[in-house]
Amino acid sequence: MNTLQLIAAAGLLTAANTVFSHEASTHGNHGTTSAPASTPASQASPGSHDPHASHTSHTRPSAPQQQPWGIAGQAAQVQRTITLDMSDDMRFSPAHLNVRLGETLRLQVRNQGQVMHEIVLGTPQSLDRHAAQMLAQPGMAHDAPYMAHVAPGQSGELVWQFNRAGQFDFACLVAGHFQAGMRGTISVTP
Ligand SMILES: [Cu+2]
Repeated sequence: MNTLQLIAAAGLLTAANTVFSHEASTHGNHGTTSAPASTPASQASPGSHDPHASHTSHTRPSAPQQQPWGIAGQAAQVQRTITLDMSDDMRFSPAHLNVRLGETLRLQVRNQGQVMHEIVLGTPQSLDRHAAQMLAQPGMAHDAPYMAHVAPGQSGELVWQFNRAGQFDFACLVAGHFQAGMRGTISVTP
């Protein structure tokens, strides 16, 4: 079972809870997010932050979706593992990543703090939007291959292929954390 399937399974378990209020109130304009239940990304709606998500989610619900900042990677393709620490001073360490175009990374995130933290990859714009939603609905459930939620003292990871060049961001979107500056930058260069 690969990471995506695991995430899908986890998504199914949590889907019935809080995600629908989020759907209904903030994604009314994305009526097409009624994606199959096997795509947690659609349920939790992070996919809807990407204007392309709704186009692909119907045809191949379990296929990785290309995002402007890359695509879900396969564990077998990991070329490098980077460990990031998250702390209650609302910082990531390191706060900047240099990635070669096409590289598949395992991002291992350790929560050194006493409260929940998470890492979410995206563009500055997608994260701004997402953070605003999280602030409006702090209990909002969300999950996608480009994020990992990590309980205090725990570690999490995600595998991501950076197949698009550019300047991207990562952030913790727990309400208040993003606003306190809990974000970092990623340079993907050929
Ligand atoms: Cu945080």
